[in-house]
Amino acid sequence: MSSYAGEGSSFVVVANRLPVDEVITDEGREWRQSPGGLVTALQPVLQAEKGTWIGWAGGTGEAPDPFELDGMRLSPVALTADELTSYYEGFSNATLWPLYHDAVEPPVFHRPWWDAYVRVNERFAERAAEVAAPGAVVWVQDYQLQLVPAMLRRRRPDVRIGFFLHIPFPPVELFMQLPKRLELLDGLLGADLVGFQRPLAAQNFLRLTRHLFALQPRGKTVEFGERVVRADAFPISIDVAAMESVAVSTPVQQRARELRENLGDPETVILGVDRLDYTKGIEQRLKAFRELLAEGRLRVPDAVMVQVATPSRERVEHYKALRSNVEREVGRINGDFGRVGRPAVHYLHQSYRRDELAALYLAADVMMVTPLRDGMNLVAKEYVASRTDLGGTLLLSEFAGAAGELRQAYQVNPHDLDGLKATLMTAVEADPMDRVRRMRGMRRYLRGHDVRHWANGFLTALGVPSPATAYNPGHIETKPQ
Ligand code: GDG
Repeated sequence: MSSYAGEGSSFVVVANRLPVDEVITDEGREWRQSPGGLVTALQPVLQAEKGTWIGWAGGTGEAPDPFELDGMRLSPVALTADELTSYYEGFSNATLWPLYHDAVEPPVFHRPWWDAYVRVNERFAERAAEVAAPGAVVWVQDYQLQLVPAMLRRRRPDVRIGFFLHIPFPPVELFMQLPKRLELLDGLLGADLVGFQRPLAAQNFLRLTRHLFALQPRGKTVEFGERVVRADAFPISIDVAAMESVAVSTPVQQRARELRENLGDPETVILGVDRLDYTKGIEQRLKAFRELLAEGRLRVPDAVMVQVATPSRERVEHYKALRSNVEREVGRINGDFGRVGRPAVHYLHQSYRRDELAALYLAADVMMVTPLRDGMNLVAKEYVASRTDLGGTLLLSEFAGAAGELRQAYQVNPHDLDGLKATLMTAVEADPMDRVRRMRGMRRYLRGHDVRHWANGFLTALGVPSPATAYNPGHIETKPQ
């Protein structure tokens, strides 16, 4: 790690979080890269272009000085304790998050949260304007920073701006509920390219430009003032090769066997891995399992469920309520169907290392991914990537972005409890040859569509030729479009 004297970067990533975690060692504070698909995909471009990643480093109060890590320049942005509550937990996670996910929980509108959202977006835009070299490419990420494209363009009309939304973009009728709908749409239209996970989201966005601003979208583009803004789908993916190499390692294979033994060598291990979030359909999944046990179609200890629910947004009200509901349901299932030493549901409200998650994937016969709405869902892709043995079965909600790509999964509507139960039984009882055929098809697709393919697709559409693989420094065209 070293600090850098800030000459401009020709490639800048702006995201709510920096891709690092702070670790306290005997020598003091140290930064380590946090594992994640986004940083894997963008690191080669950042390294080759002396690129900068702008984001919050965690914690409140003064931000650490900019520093370099693994060839990337990192530029921390400060958040106050009040901004964490109002910009992040409030407007981002209690207003936008539920609204963009079909309002599966009612969005909360609270005027002071908006002021903080504007202020923090200004701070990120300001920083991007400072660090971007003339004609740079700036890639803004996700729903926390939707105002940044327009704010940055006002300061720096010379840069090329891309925006990618990781979560769904709602239909016009839902977006119209937002008290600040005009400002948000104006913010996004500051970009040259607005990327979404699915084609339907791009269509929702283009329809909205017609509805709110009386613009006239043509195909995938829309004229806005003097400029043309493009909207398109770029389904995100994972580092498939990295997932495969963790999954084939001897310690992970051994750990997977050990996990099955610890679970009592059941015939069927059903697994869920999610952030503890109300969009993920954890309650629906538990309810389906409980009813199947009650009807005797599944039996403990032949079948067990493991649910990893990683702690998330714990101070937001919706999340507190969800945690109580999930834990009550787990208690009820174990009370009704568990035996001494053999619970029906192993519920783990903890974070795990990546290799432990991989071992869980390998130990699972049926992976249940049942979100009510999800931009993509990387867990589904990680499960498929880890099954180099062609074992295992994926049950996947049709409301996850991943359903548009993993066509051979057992697809379900998680709102339809009877359908969910029937599909779970089909997955549990599936013919081994059919399982292998499905898994092989999904693996073949995924290998050609990893996270580098995603980053390449987006940056190429933004006018950056062949950036993330076979990367050729010095070939970024820096002219604005
Ligand atoms: C948003 C969108 C979109 C989970 N628990 C642990 C852990 N994880 C990892 C998983 C996976 C990631 O977190 C979760 O990604 P998802 O895609 O499933 O969901 P969101 O967090 O909601 O992500 C989503 C995504 O952005 C990317 O665009 O797909 O739709 O909502 O990678 O493995 N990782 C570790 N320990 C855990 O306990 N190490």
